[in-house]
Amino acid sequence: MKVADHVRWYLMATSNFELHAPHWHGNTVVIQHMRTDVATLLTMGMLVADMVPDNPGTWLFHCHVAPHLRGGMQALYTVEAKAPSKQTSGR
Ligand SMILES: [Cu+2]
Repeated sequence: MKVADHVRWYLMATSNFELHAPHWHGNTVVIQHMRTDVATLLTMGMLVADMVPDNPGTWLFHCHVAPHLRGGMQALYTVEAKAPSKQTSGR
């Protein structure tokens, strides 16, 4: 993804009826009209999170439930800088 893209994350909890707390580093999302960087994902639940990234870099995305994090419920996502817009002469 690039800065200012409109990105929709779909999150689903399908394992062993456990709670999850997905957490995005580096950028925020909007879930049900609330801006946040962490959410609650209930057992067998689903979430839609909308992100318009403004912070380029490679960032951690992980579950905040410690055993899940230790078990590998983590990933990296990358936000690339926005390509410079073409300059027009204005003439
Ligand atoms: Cu979890």
